[in-house]
Amino acid sequence: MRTLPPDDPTLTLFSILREDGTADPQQDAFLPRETLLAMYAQMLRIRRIDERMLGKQRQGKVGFYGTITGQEATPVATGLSLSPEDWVFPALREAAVMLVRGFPLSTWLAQVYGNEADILKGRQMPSHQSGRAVNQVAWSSCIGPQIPQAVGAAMAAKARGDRSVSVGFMGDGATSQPDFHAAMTMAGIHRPPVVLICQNNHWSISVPTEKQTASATLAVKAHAYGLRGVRVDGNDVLAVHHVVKEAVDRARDGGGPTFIESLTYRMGPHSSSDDPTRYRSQEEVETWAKRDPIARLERYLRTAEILDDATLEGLEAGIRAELDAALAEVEELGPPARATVFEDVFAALPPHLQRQQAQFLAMPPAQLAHH
Ligand SMILES: Cc1ncc(C[n+]2csc(CCOP(=O)(O)OP(=O)(O)O)c2C)c(N)n1
Repeated sequence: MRTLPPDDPTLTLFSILREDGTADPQQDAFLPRETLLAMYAQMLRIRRIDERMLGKQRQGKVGFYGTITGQEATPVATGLSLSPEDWVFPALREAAVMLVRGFPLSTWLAQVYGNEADILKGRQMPSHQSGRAVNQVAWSSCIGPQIPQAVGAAMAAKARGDRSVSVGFMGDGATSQPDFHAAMTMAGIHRPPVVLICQNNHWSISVPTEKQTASATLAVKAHAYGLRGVRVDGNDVLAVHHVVKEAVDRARDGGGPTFIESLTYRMGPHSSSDDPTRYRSQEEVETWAKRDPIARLERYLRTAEILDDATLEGLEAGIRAELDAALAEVEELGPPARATVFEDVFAALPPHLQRQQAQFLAMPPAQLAHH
């Protein structure tokens, strides 16, 4: 058996931001001020959207919501590393990559309400956004299928000879699924332009990562499949950006796939249906709260005199105004039109469905409520 050196990048944890608010000068990419501020603003924006939407779920205005609190760094760093032609195959915590890539917030929120502005016509579970405009497919409620889909899309790009890269996400729990094995195997053999990113947030609902695998890390699994592997501090947005951008650029230039483990922590519940106090300690949550990716970047930006109280207030006000306006727009809307129930399956409706459609459209609203 080959023994890996202890400094193998699948066993260490790549980071740039240090506890004291400075950046490691050996690793710092010295990104422009605007990029750093954009990273901060996007993470803060997602945090505020999640807080507001979990509140809406608690008020009974939406049926379900999945927050990503504590995990904002990876979707933001990824969104900022991609080109418009690239594809995203998300898992549970990456729907916000769409927002970072410019998808309109009100349309994104309409999916949570399943209303007439929802491009999925109310047919998906809330928080399963997708958008052709930004090449992002919806996440599947089944854990794992998006991983081979990302590899397949990248194989297609390679066969067509275009320059797009596919990014496939997963949680730590998904690494125990057969789809993970299939995807990693195909990525190793065919070497398509794909980047597979595992957000290891320590929990798969109530199953801790140490019950998920006996491997030293998740990143180390890359070696067994013949892939490049990197383990990065997922609460350090500068480090994630560095690692993801390098992997995306490499894949685009024909350098093959990378498997990235981004080590982070889900600070909130698994979803609006979960009570995490049933399976994890408050002490653990508090330890990770100290490593909050937003607070961490904020310390750095303040030390570097890029952010001050006035800039922060301006950002908060801008986010609040954007969210208020988007929610006001979305909450006005009604359900998808009745006729849409029959759309998108048949090019021409067969006669028996035409009859059902006519009956359905003729029903008065009171009668509909019982169906
Ligand atoms: C095939 C399958 N098995 C079980 C479930 C139930 N389930 C939903 S989310 C989840 C945990 C996912 O954990 P992980 O992949 O670590 O992602 P995280 O939620 O931590 O982001 C499970 C088991 C499912 N949706 N699909």
